[in-house]
Parts: sequence; C-alpha cells; structure tokens
Amino acid sequence: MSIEVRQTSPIEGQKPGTSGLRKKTRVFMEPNYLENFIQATFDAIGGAAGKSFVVGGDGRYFNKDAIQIILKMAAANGAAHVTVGQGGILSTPAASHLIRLGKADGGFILSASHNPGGIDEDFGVKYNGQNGGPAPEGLTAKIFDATLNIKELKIEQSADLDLEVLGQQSLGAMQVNVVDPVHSYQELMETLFDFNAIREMFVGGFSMRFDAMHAVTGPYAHAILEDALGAAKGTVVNGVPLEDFGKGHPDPNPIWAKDLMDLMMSDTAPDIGAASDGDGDRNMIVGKDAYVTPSDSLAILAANAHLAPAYAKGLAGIARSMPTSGASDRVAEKLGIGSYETPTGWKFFGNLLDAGKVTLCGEESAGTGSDHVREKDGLWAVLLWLNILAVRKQSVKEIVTDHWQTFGRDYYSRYDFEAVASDKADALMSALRGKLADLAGQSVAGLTVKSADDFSYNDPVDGSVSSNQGVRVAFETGARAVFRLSGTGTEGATLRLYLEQYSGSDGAIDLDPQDALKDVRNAAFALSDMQAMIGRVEPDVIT
Ligand code: G16
Repeated sequence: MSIEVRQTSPIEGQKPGTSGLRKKTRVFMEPNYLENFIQATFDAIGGAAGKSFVVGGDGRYFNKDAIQIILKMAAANGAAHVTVGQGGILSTPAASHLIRLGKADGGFILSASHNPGGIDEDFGVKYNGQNGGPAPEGLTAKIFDATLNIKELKIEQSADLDLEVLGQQSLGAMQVNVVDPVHSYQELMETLFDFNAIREMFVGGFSMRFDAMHAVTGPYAHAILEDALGAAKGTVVNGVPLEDFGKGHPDPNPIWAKDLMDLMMSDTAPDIGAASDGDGDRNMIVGKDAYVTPSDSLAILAANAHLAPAYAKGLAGIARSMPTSGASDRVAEKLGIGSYETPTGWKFFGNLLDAGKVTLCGEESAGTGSDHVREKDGLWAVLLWLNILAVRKQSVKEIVTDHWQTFGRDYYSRYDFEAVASDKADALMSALRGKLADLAGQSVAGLTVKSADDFSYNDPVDGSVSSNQGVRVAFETGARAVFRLSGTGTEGATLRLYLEQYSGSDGAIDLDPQDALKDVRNAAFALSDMQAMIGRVEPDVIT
C-alpha cells in the first residue's frame, strides 16, 4: 500500500452552514470535492496523526463511497484508529455517543439530515469534535479557511474495506473497527430510562406507530422499541434504511410524515405516533388527535423529565434556539433554573452542556436532546415521552392539555419560502434590518411593536459573539415574528418566518393555530413587505 499525495486547488463554496457542508450529491461526487473538504478538516484540526475518529452516516446514496474515501484519507494522514458503523450506518446521536464513549478525537457524520437522498438529491458532511458535538463556529471558520488555501491532499492507495464484517481490520498502519451501530446506543438508553415501566405499559396494551421514514433509525427502533421494550411487531414502519429514503423527504413533520398524521387523526389511531429524520436526530410526537409542536414538546419534556431515572434529580437548565417558542422558558422559570436562548444550530448548545449549565435543549425544527450526547436525539425524545406516559398513565392529549392549562399555550407555526432567489431574500432581510431601530412603539397592521432587533448571541461560556442570527420582532399582544434565512438549504435561499402567540394560562387554549396567529402573520407580511420583496406570501411548507 502506498500514499498518494495529490495536487489539488481550492473549490469554491465549501463553507459549512448551520450543520456541516450540504450540497447536491453530484457536487460531492465531483473530482476532489469531498477529498478537499476532508483534507481541509484534517488540516484545520492540526492534522490527523495519531488520532482516532468515528465515521458513519445515514445510509443515503454515496454514503458508502464517501466512507471509503474518508477512511483512506484518515490512514494517509496518519490517523491511528477509526470506528465505523457496520454497513457505514450510524445515526447522528449514536455517532456522538461513540465519540464520547471511545474518547475519540472527533468524527465525520455523512448526512444531509432531513433533506432527500439520491444522486440528484442532497448529501452532506459534518465534523464533530472530541465532546461529540458539532464543530463550533471557530472551527468551521478554520475549515473553510483551509478549503481556500488547500494545495494537496493525501489518500491511501488501497482496496475498499468490507464494512459489512464486524471487528478489526487494518488500512495501512491504521486500525479500523467495524461496530454494530445500535449496540452502544441502546445500552446508553437503558441507563437513562425506566425500560421496565415502558415494557409494562406495552404489555398492558399500549399501542404505537414509529415511522422511520426509510432512514437511519429503522434498525435502532426495531431493536429498542420492538425487541427490547416489547412493542408489537409492526410498530416500526418504513424501518429499512434506503439510499433514496423511498423517494420521500425524511423530515418528521405533519407535511412529510402525512401518513402517520392521518392515522393519528383517525378512529384507528394508536396511543402515540412518532417519527424521526434522515440521520435520526429529529423527532415528531403525535398523540391521538394531538400533534405536539417541537416547542411544546421541549417544554413538556422539561416539566416532566424528573419522571425518568436519568433526570430524577432535576435539570440544571434549559436551552432553546432563538426561533423556538418561549414555552420552555416558562417551565424553567417555574422550576427556578436557568434558561438560555441560542442561535439556530445545535453547535451552540455544546458549550452550555459541557459547562453543566443546561440538561435539556430543543429547537422548533424538531430537535430535542439532553446532556447524554452532544447532538439532538430523535429516539431519545420518543423514549422520554414513553417513560413519562408510563408513569403518568395519561394520554398524550391529556398531558398536553394539562400543560397548557398550567403554563398557557404558545401558538406556533413556521412558514418556509423555499428556493427564493438569494438576492431577493437578502434584500428582504436587509430592508428589515434597516427598519429595526425605529420600530418599537410603532403600529404594524394593528399590532404595536414592543421590541425589535437582529439577534446576537454572547456565549456565556467562551465569550464568543455570533451576530446577525435572525430578526425578531415582539408585539405588545404577546406575539412574536422571527425572520431568518436557513443555513441548511442546497438551492437558492429558504426564508423562514416563525410566528408565535402566547395565550396566557387563563387564555383560550383550543383555537386553530393559524387563526390564533392571523394578526401576527399579517403584521409580519406588512413589516417585511413580503409580496413586493419576494413576489409571494404563500409559503411552500407550513409546519
Ligand atoms: C440543523 C441544525 C439545527 C437547525 C436545523 C435547521 O439540523 O443542527 O440546529 O435547527 O438545521 O436549520 P436552518 O433553519 O438553518 O435550515 P439538521 O437536523 O438539519 O442537522
């Protein structure tokens, strides 16, 4: 075996976004595209020599080829050891756990998350550090810088490894350990939750449907829900990971998990429905006739987490991304613990978790997690819900209603305007930013503005500042509108408008969310001059 030192030159546009580098699959397959990014990552972390890594992905098209390339590059760059999921499969939270468990120096997770897969769809790579969490902004900036200065890359000239066979192999001087993707993760879950109580609930006739959306959580859900917890066979549907996710969007929300939503709103609904995304870090929870928004789910999990063994001693604090509703802040206040508002991107929770300031984190984009790993974790959220249901012996709907009666309801909806021309989306955002200074006190479409700013985050742990993280406008009525551009799209710009209206604990809790949000929606359209700026006010996706 020999090491090829290949001459290369910078490739434009390799700037990591909200969560790693995401592009069309064909772009990743262009000569040296993936290789440049991987070499830049090794260069940015001070080289790979003597280090150990974890590598795996969500099984989408190009996953296996990309893993072979990364292994050969790790070997050529002097890495000592790589742990890989069998067949190249690792969910994002399982990869995070393996990095922490094996005290690895970092890991590569291959996924474009909830974005579709296939040769004409999306692919992505993210680098996670020693704490198991996504590279912080300081490191992603260094990686980007390295992509702009790259001159050569190193790759081992060798045959592909057989990633179906469990156990140790070598690649040059590097050891490769192929592991069962589920085993360690399942062991971790068993330490967090009361599996006996959940098992008894299933024995008692509790029913569930888990939609793995043909993505990575299939094997995890089969092993944990059906085999270990005794959920009926057939509980897990779409449970075999496919390279194209069955041509679907593996995005667990009422739009893309419509079959599950329809079932849960029907007479034959099981007690709980749940789904997870491409790489297993997002979740959707829905009871009989009761969809739980991600923002509410975070708040409800926080208010009830003490019912699960891992959180019985209470929570250190709760963090949410800025566009996530204020529902969890109210829980933190009642519990007398800290609450934190961070920019969008799980990477911003890492310091708070490492410093022990927070135990639970969550986002409106269907991510919830805790300090057990440094990623959001779809199945973890489902298991915490199951543990709470097993202890409270109430339905999802009863628990949600009880929560709203205690804390008030935060009506919430997100509007996505996809594939907007980037210059138009940028113009809308800069026009909005230009108005912010004078907005407080003004009336917009009948609502009075209470405060308006462009969110800037001062990390309380390392003092770093992240500016321009989204425009937030609060109104005197307890409503809020947030505007920001997505950092995970692969085509044009996606404009996100997040709408929220707090009802108060003595307010109405059973309105249709779109009705409850009508006034703030009209104010947001007027304020941004949306029709004129981007030529439409009809979103592509409403969640
Ligand atoms: C990633 C990030 C999340 C973020 C989401 C959406 O999730 O880890 O923190 O909320 O993207 O980001 P954006 O609004 O910029 O598109 P995932 O599940 O896609 O890796």
